[in-house]
Amino acid sequence: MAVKKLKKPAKSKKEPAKNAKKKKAAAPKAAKPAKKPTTPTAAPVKKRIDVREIFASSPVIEREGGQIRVLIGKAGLDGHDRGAKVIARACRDAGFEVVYTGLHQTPEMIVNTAIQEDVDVVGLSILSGAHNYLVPEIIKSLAKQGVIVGRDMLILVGGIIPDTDFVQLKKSGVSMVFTPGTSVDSIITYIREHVRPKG
Ligand code: B12
Repeated sequence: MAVKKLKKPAKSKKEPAKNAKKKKAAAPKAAKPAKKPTTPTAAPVKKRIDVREIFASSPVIEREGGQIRVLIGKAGLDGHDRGAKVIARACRDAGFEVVYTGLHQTPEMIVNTAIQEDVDVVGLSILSGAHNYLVPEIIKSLAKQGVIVGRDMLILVGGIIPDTDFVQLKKSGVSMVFTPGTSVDSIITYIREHVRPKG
C-alpha cells in the first residue's frame, strides 16, 4: 500500500525570522486617572426575628388539678440529649410530673406516650435540623388521636431552630420555641403561666 508522505508545511513568509529583533517597546501609556473614591455601600441590615413577637398569642390550657404533666421527647436520629435532660430535670425540680422518652423515637411513639401519660405539655428537643418534618408529623398524629393542640396539650420546641422557621412552626401549632441560651427558669415560668388549674 502506498504510504502517503505528509509534506512539511512550507514556511510562511509572514513568520518572523528567528533572530529578528524584538519589536520596539511600546510607548509608556498615559497614567490612569485616579479612581473616584466611592462611598461604601451599606450591607443590608437583617432584621432579627423576635420569638416573643411571633408567639405572642400563645394559648393557655387548663388542667383538672394535680401536678402539671410534661413529656420531653427526642424524635428521629438526633443524638443530642443534653438539653432534653437539662429541661427534664429542671421540670422535675419545679414539681412537674416528667416523662422523658429517651432517644430515637418515632412521631407515633411520642404521641402514644403523650396520650397514655395524659400530659399537658409535649416538649420536643430537636437539634438535628429535622424540626420542620418531625413537629408537623407529631401534631398531625396527635390530631388523628383526637387531641386538639392548644386546648388539650401545649407543644413546645427547643434546640437548634433557625428564627426563619418560627412562623411555620407557629402555624403548625407550636406554642413556643426555646433556642440555646434560654434560661431554664424562663421555661418553667412559661409552663406555669400557660398550664393553669381549672376553675
Ligand atoms: C454537645 C454537642 C454534641 C455532642 C452531643 C452530646 C449529647 N449527648 O447531647 C456530640 C459530640 C455527640 C455531638 C454530635 C453531633 N453533632 Co453536635 N453539638 C453539640 C453542641 C456543641 C452543644 C449542644 C448542647 O449540648 N448544648 C447544651 C444544651 C443544654 O443546650 P440545648 O440542647 O440547646 O438546650 C437548650 C435550648 O435549646 C432549650 N431546649 C433544648 N431542648 C429543649 C426541649 C424543651 C421541651 C424546651 C422547653 C427547651 C429545650 O433549652 C436548653 C437550655 O437553654 C452543639 C452546638 C451548640 N452550640 O448548640 C452542636 C450541634 C448541635 N451539633 C451539630 C452536629 C452537626 C452534630 C453531628 C451531626 C456532627 C457529626 N457530623 O457527627 C453529630 C450528631 C450526633 C447525633 N447522633 O445526633 C450541629 C447541628 C447543626 C444543625 N442542626 O443544623 C450543631 C449545632 C453544631 C454546629 N454549629 O454545627 N454534638
